[in-house]
Amino acid sequence: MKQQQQQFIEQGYIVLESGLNTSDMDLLEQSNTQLYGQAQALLENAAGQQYSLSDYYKGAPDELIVVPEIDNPTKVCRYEYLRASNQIIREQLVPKLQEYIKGLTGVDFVLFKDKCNAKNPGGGAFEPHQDVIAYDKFKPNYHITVAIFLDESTHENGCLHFAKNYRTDLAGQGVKSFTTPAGQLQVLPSDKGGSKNGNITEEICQQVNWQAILAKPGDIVIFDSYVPHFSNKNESKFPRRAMFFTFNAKADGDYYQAYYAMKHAEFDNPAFHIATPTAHSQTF
Ligand SMILES: O=C(O)CCC(=O)C(=O)O
Repeated sequence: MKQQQQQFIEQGYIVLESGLNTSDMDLLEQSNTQLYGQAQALLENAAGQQYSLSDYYKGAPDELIVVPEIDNPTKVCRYEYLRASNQIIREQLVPKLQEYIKGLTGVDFVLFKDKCNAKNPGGGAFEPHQDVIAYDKFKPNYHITVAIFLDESTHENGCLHFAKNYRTDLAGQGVKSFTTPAGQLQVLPSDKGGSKNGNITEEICQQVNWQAILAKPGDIVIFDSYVPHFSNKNESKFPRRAMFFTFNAKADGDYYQAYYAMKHAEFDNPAFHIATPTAHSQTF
């Protein structure tokens, strides 16, 4: 654990092979079958009956949030509000992840947001970004995300890439910096508005060494909200599903319901769709 703590503090991310066991993964598969079915049905209803998701969510504040891929209104890109929508995730998974984070940091964390990226064939490229800029409407300025891979993650199907040693490579290039439990961390220059809103600038991306994370089902990656990351399109014939549970320090307060109240009310707000392959990332 000491070595992992050190690596997490220095690098902003760690990879834990088989972080979840087979029975955890079986439960998660069950949960995901229910959630994905719900997500797909929701998109098909909206497309079939021709109503806008933005209008729908204003009147359905307790519903699973589903965002389609930019090129197809019935192709699921991501679904969110998982804890509120699934008992196993709420009662078994989230408490287990909280224990992991406490073991790593020594501090209590609470869930801030959660999502599953379906990354269906032909879709799902996420441009280089820092998650923290998508969360700036809320008080916490430091978050820890646990990514859980439901499928093998490969170069072909669009595995995640993290910026290794970016703090050294990009020292002094931030536009803003914050005091965090991992020291002073920088928000990097990013594009503003239009189709590239929130993407870390090309110039900065070129100075970074990207590490591809090849993962098996059950592997987990724990990363903070400053570490730059991206993933390419899924060029395979099968989905590459991954769930992401993002936490903030309990001492900063509990924002899960407030975050999703805002997201239901402002589904189209580009601030919620930074660097994602969805239509909402393109309007500003
Ligand atoms: O699922 C992926 O490949 C990328 C995830 C990501 O960067 C995000 O959702 O912000």
